[in-house]
Amino acid sequence: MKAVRLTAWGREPALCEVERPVPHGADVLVRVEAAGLCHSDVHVIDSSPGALPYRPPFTLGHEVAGHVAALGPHAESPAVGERVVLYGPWGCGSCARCAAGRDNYCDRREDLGWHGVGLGRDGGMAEYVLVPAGRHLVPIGDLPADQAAPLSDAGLTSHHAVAGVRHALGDDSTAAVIGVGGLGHLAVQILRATTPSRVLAVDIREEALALARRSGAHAGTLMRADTARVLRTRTGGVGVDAVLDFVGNSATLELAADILRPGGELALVGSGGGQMTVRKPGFLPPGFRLSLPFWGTRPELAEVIALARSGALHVEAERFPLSAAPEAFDRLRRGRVSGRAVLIPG
Ligand code: FEH
Ligand code: ZN
Ligand code: ZN
Repeated sequence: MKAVRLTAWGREPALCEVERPVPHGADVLVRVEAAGLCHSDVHVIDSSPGALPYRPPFTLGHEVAGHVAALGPHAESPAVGERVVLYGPWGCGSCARCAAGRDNYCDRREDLGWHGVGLGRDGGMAEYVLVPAGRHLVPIGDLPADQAAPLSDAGLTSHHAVAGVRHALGDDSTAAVIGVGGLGHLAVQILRATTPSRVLAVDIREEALALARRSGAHAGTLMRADTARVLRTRTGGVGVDAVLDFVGNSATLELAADILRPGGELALVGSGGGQMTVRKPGFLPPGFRLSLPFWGTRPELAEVIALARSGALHVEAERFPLSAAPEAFDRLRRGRVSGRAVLIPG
């Protein structure tokens, strides 16, 4: 079968011909219908040897949807033919976190040598992917695969981040979404679908602000020297109740600190490597709370799929054939993907 693989550190991903996996024990073989691209894939590809606990070669792709093709003899899984999305952050499977479907916070994460499907384990940028347990599969009904796949990472990560700040987003509240790309445009929709808050979007690109408005943002503002003043004005001067930062550089963290209301929440999602000073006494608002959410839980993935099937979420997806993976990665690197790039195996 065809697979987009990281063959060695320091090499660009290659389209390879590999054996189609055979399910044993509790494994489930899934025929891939769509696999999304993520900035984390670029981070993995660009990593130096030893920076990550992964051991190439492995197939990339941690945002995967398809249908069950075959079951191992002990698989407890949706039936062959059922259309599914993969819950991607595979943990150890036996700690209390994994038992609760919170593999994203597995207690043994540092010992595994992987972070999930396509992240040190063979992933879904391929015609087939082997899933070690049926519990990692969520049925998607007739949801198109290029919608479902991005929901398993971009959608789930956004949903998990919103869940962590939702308590601050009651009536007459305001949420700011910084960075409206693959995750941010879904976060805007999730905020509109699950909270009463006013949603303000911030980005450096006009086309991203247009995407934010299409996604339901009440207003969009370009990242400029006066953005904090503009956003504060939009809240009547009190500031925003929550910031979801999908960029995470020093400028966006500074903006977050400047616009947050007393008791405000900052969810730092983007891996921009930015820094902020947390000190008392200091300049952060009293009651400031910071979270660094990672991916999401399996129950939350089922919630995201239910939201999408209800019509509340729409992924702006740009489709590429599997063989065009190098072009898709190049477009992602250059910031030339609106929404989410999705590979479609032949
Ligand atoms: C995966 C692995 C490591 C860091 C971040 C990620 C995210 O893309 C998962 O949502
Ligand atoms: Zn990702
Ligand atoms: Zn675990």
